[in-house]
Amino acid sequence: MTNFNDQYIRDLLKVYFIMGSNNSVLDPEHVLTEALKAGITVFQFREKGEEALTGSEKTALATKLKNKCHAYNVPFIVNDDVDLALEIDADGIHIGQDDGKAEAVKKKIGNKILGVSAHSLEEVKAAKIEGAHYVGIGPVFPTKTKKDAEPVRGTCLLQELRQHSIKIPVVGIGGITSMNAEDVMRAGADGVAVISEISLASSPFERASVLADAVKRGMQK
Ligand code: TZP
Ligand code: MG
Repeated sequence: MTNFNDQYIRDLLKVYFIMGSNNSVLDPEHVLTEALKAGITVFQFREKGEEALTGSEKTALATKLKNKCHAYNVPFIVNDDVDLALEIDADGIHIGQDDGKAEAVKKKIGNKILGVSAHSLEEVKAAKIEGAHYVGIGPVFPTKTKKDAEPVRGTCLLQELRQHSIKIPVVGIGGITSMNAEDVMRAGADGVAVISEISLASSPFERASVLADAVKRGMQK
């Protein structure tokens, strides 16, 4: 089983865009294309919640968005749905704490990227041991997008991870915008994951470009 180099994963996580068909007002393919043109570094297809597509419609949209990502050499990650990730040969899968053991998912997916959401040092350590390539930490700030989100953490857990020298690539998520992305990076994140900042922007291209600039500033000493 190939393993991914940590630096490769850290580079991927920088500008991490997540979207499902119910996160945008504009056509999702258009939004994604604009975001890709602006330089997002990875995309996650997260089709859940009210009016989410299922079955063949979900597979068709996933395939279309995956092809779009690949045209820009950007990896395509599927949220939760391991069977879909395998069916369309996605580049990776992202799971939460309630989606089964990371170890079992890792065995099933073989040579694909595995991301796990974590909300404490213990969950981060467990994810690392079980073979996650990165962890998503959040919600860093209040978010309207995920109704059942865990309590807001601010940047504390990100800072704690660095203080404990826990070496796993980390992306912050939840309420991140181009106004606070620099702080998230400075707190120790390798990247920022956003939904609404890009998916609901009237110009996804412009917003994703400004976000990418903020991330770059946050990487400077
Ligand atoms: N997990 C924790 S917060 C969140 C997820 C999926 C939603 C992030 O959405 P937004 O719009 O970037 O706050
Ligand atoms: Mg999940």
